[in-house]
Amino acid sequence: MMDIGANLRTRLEAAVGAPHVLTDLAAMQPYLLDWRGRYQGRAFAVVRPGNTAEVAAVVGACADAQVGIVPQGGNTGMCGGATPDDSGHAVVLSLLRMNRVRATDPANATITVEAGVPLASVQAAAAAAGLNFPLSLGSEGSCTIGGNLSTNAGGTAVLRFGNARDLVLGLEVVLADGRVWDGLRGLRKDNTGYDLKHLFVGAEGTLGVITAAVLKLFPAPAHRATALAAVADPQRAVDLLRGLKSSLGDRLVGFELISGVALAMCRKHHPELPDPLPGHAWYVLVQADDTAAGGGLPADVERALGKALERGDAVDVAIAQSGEQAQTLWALRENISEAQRREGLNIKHDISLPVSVIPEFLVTAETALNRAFPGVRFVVFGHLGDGNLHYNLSAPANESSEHFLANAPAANRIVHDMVAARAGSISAEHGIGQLKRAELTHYKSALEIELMRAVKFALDPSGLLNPGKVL
Ligand code: FAD
Ligand code: 2HG
Ligand code: ZN
Repeated sequence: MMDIGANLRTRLEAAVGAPHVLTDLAAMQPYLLDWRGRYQGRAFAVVRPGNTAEVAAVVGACADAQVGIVPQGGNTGMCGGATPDDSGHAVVLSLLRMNRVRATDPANATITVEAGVPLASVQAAAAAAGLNFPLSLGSEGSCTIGGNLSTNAGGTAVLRFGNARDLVLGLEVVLADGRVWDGLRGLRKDNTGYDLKHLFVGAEGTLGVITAAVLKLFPAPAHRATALAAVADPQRAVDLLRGLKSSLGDRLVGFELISGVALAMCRKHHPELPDPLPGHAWYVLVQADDTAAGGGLPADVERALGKALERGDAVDVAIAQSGEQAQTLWALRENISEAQRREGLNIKHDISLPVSVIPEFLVTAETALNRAFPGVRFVVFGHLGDGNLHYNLSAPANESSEHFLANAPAANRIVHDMVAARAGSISAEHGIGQLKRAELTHYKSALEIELMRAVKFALDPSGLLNPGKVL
């Protein structure tokens, strides 16, 4: 084992240069702990290649040594997918140095970027070309496009633009044996057999290492309207969604549900943020964009929200009067995860359901969980416009979060059984990672698991790519 280790280290250093092979524990630590603080892993080394050939050399070296590889982007994932196990045998392959925008093609409305480009930088590069890359997440300053594609990330604009899968036209991928698949095509039509890129999207690094992608761009918004609405209950939020869809059409981009509890927790940990509509149990954050030059959007949004107030779908409304106010409203939404993290370890349920079912689900689930875990705090928020809720639970005020976490299996069973009974999904946008591996086999049919295993075996027969994740 010593010889294999020494030999692997020599090959890794030859591949990427010694300064980019980290083996010192303190230097590796940021790569070994997940964002939520749920998983602490160990690794043989953290390797930071700077280009595709270096990634291929690293993967080839690991394949020869039969050593597992854990691809990692910004390490903001919610399911422990980017954290190695605690054996200390795996190599963490960080894509962060692969951060170049390779090309923008405004006429084709595409951009070609390397996997380690932060999402915010992809957005900025698109904007610099006068276009829009619409994927938008609270973590966009630190997550990478490679991680977004590997988790098929969703975020706040799925209602209008779809998730990461819908935004990709081509990929470059290093396969388990170190060969490079060049699928960097910028085509909107290409029916030449199986669409291989979609295998790697959402695969969480278990089928290949994404090194670059061709992404779709869209016209930049000329006008934007952002508003916070207080609603009496989730059914009214669903009614508001219907009303806004019919009056704004596809100008409606974001429709985020926020419970009063989630908003209060956000403001507790971010006291600098205002409380624009105090004292309500539920809120909706609305964003509408218009790419056309005419200035009718603000008036249309005001009219639509006015009608909602008349119907009782909304009980109070605050419309942002400036870009700065819009940002503040979004900060109330985007900082909930961080606030809940500061509050302590918590149990997350990243679920999706038909939008129509959500109000009934919320009532039924709350009753059952209150019975099982008296005093549990419901930190509910999420992307109601596309049916995705973050149905998160924090410890009762008088219980330590570490102690509360022991309830996770029982809480998961209650919530996920209810989701399954309503034809929903136990992972809407965060993936499976190591957090939901057992849940996946519990809820997927044997046939689906068999097909997934067949794909895994075809692409990674030795099981070296992100071992212990997803399957
Ligand atoms: P990582 O965490 O580094 O990795 C995630 C998974 O992808 C791992 O399995 C890893 O092995 C794999 N991987 C990473 N890069 C590659 C690659 N190049 N090739 C192959 N596999 C790879 N998610 C949403 O979907 N919607 C949200 O609204 C959202 N909001 C968030 C808000 C906050 C504050 C935070 C902390 C997270 C949020 N997330 C959200 C979760 C997370 O940001 C996303 O899952 C994101 O896509 C992960 O990107 P990353 O670069 O950090 O990936
Ligand atoms: C969001 O929508 C993210 O803010 C994170 O997906 C959700 O913290 C969470 O559970
Ligand atoms: Zn989300």
